[in-house]
Amino acid sequence: QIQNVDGSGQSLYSGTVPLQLTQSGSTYQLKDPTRGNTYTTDLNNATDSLGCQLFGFNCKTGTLFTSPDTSFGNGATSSRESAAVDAQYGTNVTWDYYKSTFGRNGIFGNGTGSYNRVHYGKNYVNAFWDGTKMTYGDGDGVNYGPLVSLDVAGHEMSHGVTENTANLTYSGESGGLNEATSDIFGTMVEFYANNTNDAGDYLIGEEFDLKNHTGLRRMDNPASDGSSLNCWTSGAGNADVHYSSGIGNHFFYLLAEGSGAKTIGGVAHNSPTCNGSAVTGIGRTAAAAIWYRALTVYMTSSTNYAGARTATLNAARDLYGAGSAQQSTVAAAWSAVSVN
Ligand code: ASN
Ligand code: ZN
Ligand code: CA
Repeated sequence: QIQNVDGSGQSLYSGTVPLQLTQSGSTYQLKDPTRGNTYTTDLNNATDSLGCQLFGFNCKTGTLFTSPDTSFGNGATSSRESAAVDAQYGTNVTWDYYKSTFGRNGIFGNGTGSYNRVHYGKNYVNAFWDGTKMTYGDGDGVNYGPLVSLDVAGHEMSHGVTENTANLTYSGESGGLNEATSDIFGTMVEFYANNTNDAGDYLIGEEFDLKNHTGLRRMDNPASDGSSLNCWTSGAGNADVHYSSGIGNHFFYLLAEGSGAKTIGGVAHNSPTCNGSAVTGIGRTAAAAIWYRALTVYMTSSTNYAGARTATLNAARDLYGAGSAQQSTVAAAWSAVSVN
């Protein structure tokens, strides 16, 4: 007998969170019938074979998390279930963000869910979307904890949204735009959750950054990490996509929040412009709506930064009108990151 049961979980980074479970006899499965049956499994520190890594062949599915009661995890890594709670919650919030904000029915847009695998490998400091499912490492336990934070969950699953829409090629400038899209919507997912334990900010991965709490990247001033680009240059397409994404991240931050100093989610943010201009932000909701429409209507697999400028100007015109403040701020924010 299978039914939808309300449960709860104690996560690593987001406190106690609601979960929707599937009951099977006297056990409860970490499987959500209200969101396309999205579920989470334990890989028990196994890694995939090379055949899976290269061709997606014979990938490990892991063991579905189950419990004799409706509560999962204890909020610490001492319970294998805790990271699973974060992963499941991350898919829930990402699902709800896309549904309620854009009417998008899941990552694939057709109501189909996906699944999460946690505890991948040993000391694995990464997480990835492979086209069908999410996989999370536990981090090295010294510098990084399990990579199951809301912004990274939203980041990875947004790779799936990109794949099923603009399908931006994952190299060169289009690869930077692909990565920026994931940082943008991962961050919007974090804000959407409105979780007191993981307040929204423009840092990526701060929750599992055990030492510095600043994360892997930041959108207000990407170049402050010493590798990411704040401003477009003709060599941008040669940079690693996680660095050329800085241009798109910086654009989005300026568009949403504006230049200058600001405290967001308890974190000091400060965004310099590349041309010395001052930009006044139009807010996160409008900025995200413009990027989503640009991604799903105007961008293609080969869109570069110049093309992204045109795509977002078109999207802003569609949503807010030609000559609107939103559209002119899109132009100003691109110019402020040297995309003219
Ligand atoms: N965490 C990396 C990313 O999403 C892994 C990858 O898929 N390249 O960018
Ligand atoms: Zn990514
Ligand atoms: Ca964050």
